[in-house]
Amino acid sequence: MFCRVRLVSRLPTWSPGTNHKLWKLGCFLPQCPKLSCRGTKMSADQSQKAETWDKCTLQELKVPFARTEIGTFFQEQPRIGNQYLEDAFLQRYLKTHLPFQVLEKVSLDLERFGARVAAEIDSLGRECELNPPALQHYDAWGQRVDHIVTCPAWKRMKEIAAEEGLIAEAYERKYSIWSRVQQVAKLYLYAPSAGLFTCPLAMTDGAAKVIESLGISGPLAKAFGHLTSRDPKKFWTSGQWMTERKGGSDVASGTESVAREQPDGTYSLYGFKWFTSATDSDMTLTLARIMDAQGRVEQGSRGLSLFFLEVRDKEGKLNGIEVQRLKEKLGTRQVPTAELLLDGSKAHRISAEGRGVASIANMLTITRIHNVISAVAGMRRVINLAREYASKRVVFGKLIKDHPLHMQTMARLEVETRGAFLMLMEIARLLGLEETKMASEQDLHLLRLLTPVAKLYTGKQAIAVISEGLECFGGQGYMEDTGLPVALRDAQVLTIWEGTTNILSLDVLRSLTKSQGQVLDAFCSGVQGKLELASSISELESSVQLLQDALHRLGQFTQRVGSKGAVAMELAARDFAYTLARIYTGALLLEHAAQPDATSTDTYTAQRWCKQDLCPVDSEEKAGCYDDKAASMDTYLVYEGSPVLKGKL
Ligand code: UCC
Repeated sequence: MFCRVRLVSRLPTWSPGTNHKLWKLGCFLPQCPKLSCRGTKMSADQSQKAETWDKCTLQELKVPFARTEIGTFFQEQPRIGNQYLEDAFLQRYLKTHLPFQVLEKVSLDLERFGARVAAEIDSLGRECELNPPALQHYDAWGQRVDHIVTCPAWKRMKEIAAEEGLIAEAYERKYSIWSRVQQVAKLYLYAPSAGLFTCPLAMTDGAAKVIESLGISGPLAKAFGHLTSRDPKKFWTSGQWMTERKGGSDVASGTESVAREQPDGTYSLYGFKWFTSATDSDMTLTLARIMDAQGRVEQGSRGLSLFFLEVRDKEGKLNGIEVQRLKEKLGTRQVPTAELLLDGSKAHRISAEGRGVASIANMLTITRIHNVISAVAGMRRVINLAREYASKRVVFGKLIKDHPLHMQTMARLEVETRGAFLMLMEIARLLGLEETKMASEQDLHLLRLLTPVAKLYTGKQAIAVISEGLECFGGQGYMEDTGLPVALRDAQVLTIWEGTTNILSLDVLRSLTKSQGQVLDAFCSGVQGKLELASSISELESSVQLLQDALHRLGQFTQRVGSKGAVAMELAARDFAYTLARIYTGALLLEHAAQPDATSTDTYTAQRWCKQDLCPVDSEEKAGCYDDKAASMDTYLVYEGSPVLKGKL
């Protein structure tokens, strides 16, 4: 045992000021027993005396961190409050758009639900993150069971989803055209606390939408009843099994699964599904190629049909399905995502033969909208937590919120988030119109165009905003046990599943081609309509002008590029989609800022938004980014020095 001289001799530097002076004067030493010299052995008696001395000295000096004291400063942690009551922008949006009687009911429900999210759902979501699903292949007696074990919190989430009518709301249509806005607002409060239960709900909503659009009959009637039930005992979730080993983007050539018709009119499916989310769901929609009596199938998109199947039978036995393994993912670990072998799974064909992709497109529309919900909600949550934190955390002598640079950073995030929020609500509004048959042709075109635009743009925004949001917490934003990093991990999937940014940019072009440009006409008239009110408000005038210029440049670009051919348009696809997102969001922000009860922050947000490059597709084209030369230079740039293509370019 060594004496503590070394420790004590450091004390003055820890404890400056009065104590330091006292130490120099030796004021404490006479009261304490004498020490033996450094490094020499002590008897038990000496050792005890040294310890007593040490204790006494440390206490009198009030030495921080000594003797297992872990210090007295503890940063107050940010907590989530009622996210509805804290969201003035959401409340203003609802007040502006909903008829008074609907608003009264909806806001009461959202306030109640906001409290439930904070008090109950948020901690369940955290439990889902901490207790990810596991796969049990065999039971104790060697039987293959392929049981996906999920935690109690995940199961409770399913009950809550039913109780709250998170899917039912959209199909009961209690609030007519506003039912989707109400459902989306509720999911927006729920998503960041839901422990990714949003994933099965997105697919459940998508499946209900497909069934409704195909006609609710036969085995689908039973399924629809379950998917839209408010009874936790009856409520089903659905999967969406599209991705196979060859990939999830080029579904038309990537799908190897086949379907053999049975004498009773059902089908047996055989295939390998490579990425099936929420594999604990009760049913699924999936694609396969129908095999004729000679074993032939038609390749390409025209060979694909859409099937419905129940995942388990009444005894809980899997329906000709083997769960090969659960996926190891960067985020979304709360969701059981699996590789599945279909070996004679009994299924019902629910689309016309060869209309699989077109029929599942309805599901993709809904899941892509859910993706937007998660993106916007994730941004909102990180900002709300960061602003809470900034009002509690002191650095360099003041609260972080009193540092202008920090507030500027957060204000930029806020502008992005408010813009994305209005885009989300606009899509929900259009969907509500479509589902109640109140949509004009322009509304339908806008819904088709804006869905991929919003999905791709908000996905990217979410990653950037959430990443910056974590930085607002300094090192704590990087610590797992704060529960903050999961938000960033989970955000990364938003640009990948349900169509990557480039695939969706091409989908934007598909909507243009398919409608022979009508979606773009609807876009331009939609923007002009939203600018009408704002044009007469002097504070908004210059922003309206910026937006009009951008719209004009977009029009000129589409005329120019038309003569350049398909490659130029493909190269421009992403910037084109970004342009649509920035212009339309700007118009929404201006429309919002022009309302009678808009605040100065609404004006400020719209002005800030319109100061960015609103027409990147024009700027990039003028910079030569879509020329033939640019295309080959891009390849040279990427592959320079690569052994893969050395000497071949
Ligand atoms: O499965 C996955 C994970 C599940 C997890 C879900 C959780 C979600 C949670 C979100 C919130 C937290 S990921 C798998 C993701 N895969 C995709 O999203 C597919 C990505 N690929 C595409 O979107 C492609 O563009 C394809 C598959 C649609 C391309 O297929 P085709 O067959 O080559 O395309 P075609 O020939 O252009 O289109 C076939 C038909 C056409 O209709 P018709 O025949 O009448 O002309 C198209 O107009 O489908 C129609 N169509 C659409 N209709 C294609 N896309 C759309 C669309 N977006 N909307 C309407």
